[in-house]
Amino acid sequence: MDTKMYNMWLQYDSINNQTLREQYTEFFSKVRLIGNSEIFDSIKEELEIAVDKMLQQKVGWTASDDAKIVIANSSDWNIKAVEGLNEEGYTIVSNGNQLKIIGNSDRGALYGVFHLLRMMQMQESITTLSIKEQPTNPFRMINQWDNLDGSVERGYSGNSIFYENGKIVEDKTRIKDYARFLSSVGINAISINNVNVWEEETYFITKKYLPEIAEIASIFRGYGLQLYLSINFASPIAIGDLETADPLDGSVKNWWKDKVREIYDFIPDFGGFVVKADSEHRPGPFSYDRDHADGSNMLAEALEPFDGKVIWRCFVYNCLQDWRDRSTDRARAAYDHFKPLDGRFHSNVILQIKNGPMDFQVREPVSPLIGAMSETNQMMELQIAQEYTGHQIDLCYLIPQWKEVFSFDTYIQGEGSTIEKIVAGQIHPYRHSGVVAVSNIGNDENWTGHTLAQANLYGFGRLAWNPSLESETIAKEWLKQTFPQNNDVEQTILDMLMSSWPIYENYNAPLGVGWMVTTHLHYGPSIDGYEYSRWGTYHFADRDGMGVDRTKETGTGYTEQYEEPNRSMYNNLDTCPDELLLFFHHVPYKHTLKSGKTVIQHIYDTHFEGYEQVLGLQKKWDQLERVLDEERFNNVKERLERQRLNAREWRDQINTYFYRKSGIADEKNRTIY
Ligand code: GCW
Repeated sequence: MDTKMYNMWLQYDSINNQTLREQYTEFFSKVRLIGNSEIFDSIKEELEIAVDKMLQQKVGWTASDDAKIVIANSSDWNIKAVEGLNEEGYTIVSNGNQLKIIGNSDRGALYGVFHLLRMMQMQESITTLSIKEQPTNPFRMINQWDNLDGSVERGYSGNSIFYENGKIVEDKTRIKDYARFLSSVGINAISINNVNVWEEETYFITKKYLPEIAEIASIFRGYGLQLYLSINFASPIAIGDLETADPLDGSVKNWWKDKVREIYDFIPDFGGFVVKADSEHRPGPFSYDRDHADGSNMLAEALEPFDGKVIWRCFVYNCLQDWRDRSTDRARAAYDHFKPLDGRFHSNVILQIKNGPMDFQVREPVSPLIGAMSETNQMMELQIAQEYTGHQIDLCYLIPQWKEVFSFDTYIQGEGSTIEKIVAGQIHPYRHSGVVAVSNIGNDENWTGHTLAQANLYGFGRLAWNPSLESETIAKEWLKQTFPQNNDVEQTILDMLMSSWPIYENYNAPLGVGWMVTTHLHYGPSIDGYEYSRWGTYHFADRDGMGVDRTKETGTGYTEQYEEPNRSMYNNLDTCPDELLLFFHHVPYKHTLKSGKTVIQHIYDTHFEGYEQVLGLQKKWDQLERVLDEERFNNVKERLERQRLNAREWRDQINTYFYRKSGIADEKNRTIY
């Protein structure tokens, strides 16, 4: 496939600007690669694709000293590592006659090449450059939630590109293209199977699947990504012949040691395991009265000799809660389980913590566990897949949400202890840390279902590389590469992207309370869908008011998990920010927000407004009909119409529900059913 949809941000559109064309043509007439590896092969191939498409020319490869472009790994060129840059860093220096890309590793060189190609796609001059770049986060990882039957848990873009009908796909072209996309934005690790490891996938770590998984690993290796597998904690029972998976049992330890050795025979640079244990019915150490340090350390010991890692998820909570029980608070769970274990984890264990304490809602506070463990490696988990943010039917550019998370100040070590610094390992001396996200891709021709959802995948990579990039900057970069050479298109889509998360929030569950979604599916409203369920996700609306009391005095005490001044800020009704009010407090419908509106009027206003705003998005998009290719235009048009219907349903159900509960009329007398 070679359509605009398929190529995402690697369009490599033909360069029309004559001056730039001549400039680029000159540079690419003599290119020298100093390096010899799978990654250098990828560099060569990528340049050939890009130069052919952008300039309709062949790269002039040379081995001579007068090359116009030189691409090298500093160690191969016998020059000192580029000073002040980490192993993945690179420099691009150009004086008009010669342009040099020097990486501190092959991977660094590859990132430098993608940087240059980005500049060319954005039509920037490359004659005078002095660029020094390195990633802020050591780990920049993607989790696939793909199953062997070809389905993708929470996937909204078709089926898996990795598996179909119970087999690993034979044609691996898409996997390779995916590797190119990921590496072009600096992703350096990937786990390729669902964290819910079902029966057959448990065998991924056996000879039955390892040869083919090794093939996939080598595709990713060529693009600088290390391959990880999600494992079933009960493997020694499920696929071994042991009767226990007790992490302190000697035979279990040995079983894993042998298993790990076998994996490394197939994949010498295997990354390690991702583990979902004691979470939503997955097996784990609790079955044996062991804790999560015991469980993860046992695997860590097996992986250690090979420099492998255990990425251990903290999404551990009681999913069999009785809704009558007001003392259990799901938001507290991760902190309550893990914080007491600080200091007990091996140095190759990394805890993977979701950005919020609940589950990827449109609005949540930041998880108080992030940064709360000074002696335990941590990374933050985001969800690019739009499970609760519109299933890639509704437009929701997530970068602004993630930016808020990154810039949140935890005060864990005084002012300035932001999430950005914590996960980059700048607050506590973590050995390993970074960011990981659940992917949003599938085998749809445009990869992401909604073509504009490509921006979230792109943006995740760019933000993981450099969390201080602005949302707008990222969107513009993505637009210039994805829809090249049209300023009107750029401005229109930029406006749409930047307004999309607030719009989605407007018609969704109000003021941080979350949920209210159709159960299991998680698209569309069902206000009481989870209210009397076992999942621990309640809004407690009655005729007087709504919200979850998580205060110290009268609620669950969740606010105590934050450092001051956040603790008091959230605990105190007067200082709690409006957008999170109902996450932390139960208030009457006539409670006045900082905005001056009552809660009930805010609900009515935002829901009417949200719907109107979707109509606005449709209008904007329609203006692009004549300037865009038909495929992408129609794809988004169709999605926007479905978004409109969804927003309408949310608007009317939420407004009607709360009108009926409260009996309070809308000040503006609009139609409520
Ligand atoms: O939000 C829940 C999802 C599950 C998912 C789980 C998790 C992979 O609804 O589908 O399972 O989170 O993160 O483990």
